[in-house]
Amino acid sequence: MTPRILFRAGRLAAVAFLPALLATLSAAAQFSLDEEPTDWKHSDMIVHNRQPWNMETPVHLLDDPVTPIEYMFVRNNGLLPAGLDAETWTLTIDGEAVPEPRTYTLKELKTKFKHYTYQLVLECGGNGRAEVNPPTSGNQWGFGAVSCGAWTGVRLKDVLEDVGIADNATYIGYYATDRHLSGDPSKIVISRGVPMDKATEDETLLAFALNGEDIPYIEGYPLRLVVGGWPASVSGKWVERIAVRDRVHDGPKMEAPSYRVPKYPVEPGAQVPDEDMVIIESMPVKSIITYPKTGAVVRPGQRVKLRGKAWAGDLKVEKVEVSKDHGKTWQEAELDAPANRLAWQEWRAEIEFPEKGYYEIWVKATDENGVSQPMVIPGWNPRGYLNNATHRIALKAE
Ligand SMILES: Nc1nc2c(c(=O)[nH]1)N[C@H]1C(S)=C(S)[C@@H](COP(=O)(O)O)O[C@H]1N2
Ligand SMILES: [Mo]
Repeated sequence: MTPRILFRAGRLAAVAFLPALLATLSAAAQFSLDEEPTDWKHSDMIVHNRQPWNMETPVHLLDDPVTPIEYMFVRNNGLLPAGLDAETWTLTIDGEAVPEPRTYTLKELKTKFKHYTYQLVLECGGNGRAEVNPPTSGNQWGFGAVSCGAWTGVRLKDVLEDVGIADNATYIGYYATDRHLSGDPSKIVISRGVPMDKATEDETLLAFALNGEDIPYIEGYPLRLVVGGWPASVSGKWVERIAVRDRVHDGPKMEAPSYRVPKYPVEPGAQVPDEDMVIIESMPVKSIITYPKTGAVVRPGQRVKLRGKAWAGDLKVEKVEVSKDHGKTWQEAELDAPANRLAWQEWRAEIEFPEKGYYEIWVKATDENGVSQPMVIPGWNPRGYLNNATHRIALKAE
């Protein structure tokens, strides 16, 4: 059995009675089950931080059509909430544009509104930051701060309709129960949101399940706002309140420079005034090679099957191309339709390496507007967001 590292919420008691599993856990004890209760993640996850938890997925583990929970990256800005109880959980809808605030129990949400399941790409705005030069502060993510899980929940728009929203509604903002790193209970870790158009899309969910099970503790149990295609920071975990605002939401981490980029191109390393930083909306077109794993050895003349994923924020990916000669020539890959809007798309190709030697494979996707990925890092920005430069792997034919 593959060693796994962390406990899944609610299964603690059951796990304690399985000696074999416990033995596996202690073998993989390089990550302790210490300061916080957490969920199972695969031991091959790259741990950037423990307090707060930040874990990245090695790209070759993003090979499944729907990302398994054990391979989902984790990005926390604060400490996990203390004590989460689905039985007593409530969600309050309030804000300037809500004439009569309402509170629903989780049970009411589940019984009153229709359920939908969508596969949604959640990509951290800082995915790719590790390549940015000069370096910028924040988690040094490679390519693996992205997932595409199957989220089940109720549509936020159905709930807002039930509550009754005023005409001045502009933006929604989430509030959650995670704890600030400072330990100060009055401090909010993060409270972000999206404009009403995005908030009321069919795919914007108040989700209670992920890949057919209760959402794991670390991914937002028992209720999470899930908004595909935008920086994943808008998908609030452990959500207990949604404010419908009459202005652009101004919660912690909405302000510059968080999740913002300059509104004009700047030279690498530039200082940009806060007022010139704009909120990131749809994520840019991107693709990854999930098979083979970088470092693979093939035989000269062998036809090598390649595959991976491509996504483009709110848009569809129209074309994926691969190159084995550092971008001199490109070969078009076969590209699947997304399972639903805002899901990533699978692609596959076959490439031959007639001569023995060292090769790189590059992948490049183009969105439905004809916009494609740069070979090198795109516009530098102070926080190192939105790096969608091509993913490359190395192969040897020998
Ligand atoms: N309540 C809360 N929600 C949150 C965060 C957080 O720190 N607290 N982090 C956000 C960020 S920055 C990202 S990238 C995603 C990560 O989701 P995941 O850990 O399920 O992959 O959650 C978002 N939702
Ligand atoms: Mo993020």
